[in-house]
Amino acid sequence: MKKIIAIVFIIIVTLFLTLFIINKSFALDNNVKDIKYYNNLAENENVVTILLDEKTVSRKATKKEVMEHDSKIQNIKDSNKNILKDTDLVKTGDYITINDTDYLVVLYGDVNKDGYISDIDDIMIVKNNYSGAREVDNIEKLSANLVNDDVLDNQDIARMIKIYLGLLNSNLTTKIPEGYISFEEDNGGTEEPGKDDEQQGEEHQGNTPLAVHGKLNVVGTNIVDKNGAIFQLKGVSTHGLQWFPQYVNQEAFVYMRDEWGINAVRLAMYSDPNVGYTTALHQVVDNGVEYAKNAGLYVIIDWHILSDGNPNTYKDSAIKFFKEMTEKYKDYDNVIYEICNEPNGDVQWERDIKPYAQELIREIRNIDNDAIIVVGTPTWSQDVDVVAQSPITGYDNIMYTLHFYAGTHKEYLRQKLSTALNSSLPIFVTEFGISDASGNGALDINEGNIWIDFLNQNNISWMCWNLSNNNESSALLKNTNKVTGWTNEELSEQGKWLLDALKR
Ligand code: IDC
Repeated sequence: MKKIIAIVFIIIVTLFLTLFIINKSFALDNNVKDIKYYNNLAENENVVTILLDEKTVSRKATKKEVMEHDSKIQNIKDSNKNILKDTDLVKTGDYITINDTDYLVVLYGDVNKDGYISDIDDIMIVKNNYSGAREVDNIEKLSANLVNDDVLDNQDIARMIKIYLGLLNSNLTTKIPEGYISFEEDNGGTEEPGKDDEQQGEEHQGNTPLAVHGKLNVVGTNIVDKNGAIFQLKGVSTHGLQWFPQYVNQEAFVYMRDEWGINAVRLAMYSDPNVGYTTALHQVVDNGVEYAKNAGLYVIIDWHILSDGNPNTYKDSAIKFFKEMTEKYKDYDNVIYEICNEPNGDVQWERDIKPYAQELIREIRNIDNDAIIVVGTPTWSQDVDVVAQSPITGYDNIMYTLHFYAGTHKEYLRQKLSTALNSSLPIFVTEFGISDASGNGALDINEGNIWIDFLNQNNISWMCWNLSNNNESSALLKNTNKVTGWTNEELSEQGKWLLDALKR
């Protein structure tokens, strides 16, 4: 009997111990083993390799798991540069953003089982053994299925060779892990990255416009930054998101920040369903806001009244739209709401626009109590002098829109602007061009320069219309379908002028 009790006891203890150990190993073991980054590994391709443990290798790791492994990762996107959800699996062909740079994800396995993942021997085995297309197994899916179509074929091999060319040419002959770059804390900050990420008043990393200037406020006629210093936003507006959504992408935003010197983008959401407004487009705005935040840029969410002249025409959808946006972005420091692009037609300030604006501002302030709100003005946002006689009261951080097209609008419109400024009305030029008012026709560069000097002297923020390759002179791009990384030859005349204007 004693014997039996002893045996049962030992079995129970062993069972508990085993369970404890298994549990422990699950708890301690991060399924993402290692993440390494390589600059220009193949023809200018930045590559990141992710080493997964054996259990995870057959299912891949989720975005959340990868991000948890390296807190310096800013975001993870799919091959179309759409941001992944936390539960999405990270695949070869996705991108990891770190230090504001996108790294192409390449997941390899340890094909020759020597303990090194993705080394040159693994690649050679794949290359020598498999020619022609065939289905891949789970491990190979991660090892070699580089174009991510579940078939291992010459395309994959070509990609592999291409990626490895960089290594071979640079005499890094054996294991990948010798050539990687490590991202040390390089922003002098001692705080833990990723901490307080969704909190209000968050600290933004790096030296982006958003990190340096933070939350903006309106004081007098000026925008001031988190330190109270006068600050001017300068950037570009998209064309209608229903027509040119492709320019809302992470690389373009980072590129324009670094190469052009913009600090803000404007997302033009046409409000009239007859010209393309649908709620499905909200996703493009959401992407744009995230890309802007990742790039440390300010972003204007523009409810683009135009053919629908009176903002009250679609007031209900405007309220729904801004409720949704403010719920999402109330804690973002970089979001600005523009509630009616250009009221026009038989529309008056006192009778139509002001009541609309008061209602929209009330709705927005119920949720977001301090973001800057920009209000459109009569006659395609020109009559700021009229508004100056009867501005909206009772709220902080309200600005008013002035738009000009230098080919059409000249000194008389600057006079209206002066009148408004003299009455202390804060003005934001959320859209302008140097073409005529149609967005096309000859440019007036001289008048455009006069305008920019005038705006800069008065610290008035400005955003240029429009980031697209549309066949019109106000489009900034020409003869190219590229959605980022444009050369000087791929800029239109207004595009080239804008790059100069941004430097002044
Ligand atoms: C123009 C676009 C043009 C488009 C048209 C109608 O450049 O391609 O066909 O809208 O959707 C504005 C408007 C802005 C106009 C622009 C030029 O805010 O939407 O874009 N403009 O006409 N106000 C004054 C000029």
